Amino acid sequence: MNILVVNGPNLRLLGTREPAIYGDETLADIMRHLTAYASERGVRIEAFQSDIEGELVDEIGAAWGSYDGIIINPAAYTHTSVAIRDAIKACRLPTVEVHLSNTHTREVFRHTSLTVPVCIGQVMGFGGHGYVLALDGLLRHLETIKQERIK
Ligand code: CA2
Repeated sequence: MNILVVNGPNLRLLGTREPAIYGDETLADIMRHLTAYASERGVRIEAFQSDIEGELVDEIGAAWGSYDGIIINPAAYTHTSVAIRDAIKACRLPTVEVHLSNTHTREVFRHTSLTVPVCIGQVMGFGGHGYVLALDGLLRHLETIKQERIK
């Protein structure tokens, strides 16, 4: 099982600023914990981060055939990017959206996600642990699909 984890703009700054909102773990810390959790379950994680919308679109677009599912934190593009939404929909891989913070407790412009309607689910407000929760949900979804195909 191969899972692609896509992180959007400025998430590389995690652990250096705004710890009250985003916690004090770096993105590398979060990906290390996720990778360790995944490998105990026989799952391989490939992590990709970019600040550039087109690079995120290209990475999602190339995922079909190499990955079984996607975990994505589109960061600020969550609230603006039709291109990332279209890429998730077009790639046809089950995708879970993650946010470190609970965006509904923050500014109104963060309350809307353009990307979540094309995802199977969303996890928010649990900091870096949200990626582990997203992986659990995604693996359960993939197992359910597999069982339904066997029936
Ligand atoms: O809560 C989340 O995970 C967000 O996706 C984070 C985005 C924000 O635009 C979304 O509304 C919610 C921001 C990521 C930038 O992260 C920073 C980390 C440290 C310092 C500055 C930015």
